[in-house]
Order: sequence, then C-alpha cells, then structure tokens
Amino acid sequence: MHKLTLTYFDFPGGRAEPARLAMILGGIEFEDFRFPFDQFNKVKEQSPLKQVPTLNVDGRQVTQCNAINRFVGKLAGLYPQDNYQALLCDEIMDAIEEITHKIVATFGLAGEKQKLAREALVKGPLTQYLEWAQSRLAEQGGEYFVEQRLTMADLKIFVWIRSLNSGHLDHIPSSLVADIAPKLNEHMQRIAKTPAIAAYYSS
Ligand SMILES: N[C@@H](CCC(=O)N[C@@H](CS)C(=O)NCC(=O)O)C(=O)O
Repeated sequence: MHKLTLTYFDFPGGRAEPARLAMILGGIEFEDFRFPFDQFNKVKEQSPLKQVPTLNVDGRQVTQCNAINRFVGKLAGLYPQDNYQALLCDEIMDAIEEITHKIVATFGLAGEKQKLAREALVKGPLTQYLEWAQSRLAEQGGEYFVEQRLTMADLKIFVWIRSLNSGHLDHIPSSLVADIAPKLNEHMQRIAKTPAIAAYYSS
C-alpha cells in the first residue's frame, strides 16, 4: 500500500478533483492536502514543475493530472485493464485537458479581449468538444464513456461539466452544456447520484 498525499487548491473542482473522487470511491487512503489560493506561491516551491496538482507517492512528488488519474484509477479499479478501452478512457481525459488549456489561455486577458476570446471559444472549440463528447457517450450506449461502467473518463468529464455549468467563467454562458450537449448534463447528474459522490458533495 502506498502512502499518498494529493495537493491542490481548496475547492471541489479543477484538475485534482477526478483523482480525489476516485480515491474516495475506491476507499483508497490518502491525505487530501488542500490549500487556499493565497498559499499557492509557497506550495509551488515544493512542486517539481511549480504547478499543482501533485501526488506524493511514498515521498516522491509526481505531477500531471492525467498521469495521476490513471494511477489512482488503477488503484481504485476505475481504469480499464483492456488496452483498447484504456485508450478510449485516455482519449476522453486528454481531450478535457486540451480544452481546459484553451480556456486557461483566456485567464490572462481582460475586458473586451477576454470577451472576444471566450466568445470565439464558445462558438468554436467548446461547441466542438461538447458535441464530440456527447456523441462518444451515445456511441457507448449513453450511460458511461467506457466499458459501460464508471471509470476515470466519467469522473474527468463530470468535473468539467460541473465547472462549465457553474457560471464562474465570464462570457461562457452557464446554459452552454444544456444548449449544446444536454446528454452530458444528464450524465453529470447521474454520476452525482453515485452514493459516495453524493455524500462527498453534501459534506
Ligand atoms: N499539465 C499539468 C498542468 C497543471 C497546471 O497547469 N496546473 C495549474 C493549476 S490548475 C498550475 O499549477 N499553474 C501554474 C501557475 O498558475 O503558476 C497537469 O496536467 O497537471
């Protein structure tokens, strides 16, 4: 058994949330080290690439959220053993990372520049990725993204859809998912009812 510490901001979302959920679902013992935003510079000093999340595994600091997701997914039984199913799971996780990078690229913009950049994202890549993910879900039968069971792919997309719906991002309408890919909202609501996930968000 590994000694695990997950380090990330103290909010129920973002790049560490799928790993947190996986470890909770899988009953994996870990330290959930959450820090407030104003401590970020201090935490970065301990991070090899000056970024979070990190997973400390038996004393070694590991970076890259999807690598962490695969690792904890395997520990929790939430990552496919079959190579092809694992590929489909990775594809979903990496696509969400890719679109996240496009959104993060607008964080440094202000005013009209940010508005134009985000409107272009909504019309272009965000619509494209949402439609694509919805069609992938439909191909798999509509309930789960891979293997007809809950895997890391579902957790990754669940966290992303919650964040898009939150309305926290100016110029990205909180109705976007409902308008473009309503089946992803149904998926998100279904995953949210998983007892361990429902208990986590209500606590
Ligand atoms: N490729 C990394 C990206 C991690 C990343 O960019 N994390 C953000 C926070 S969500 C960060 O620490 N950024 C560094 C900074 O803002 O200085 C991963 O997959 O984990």
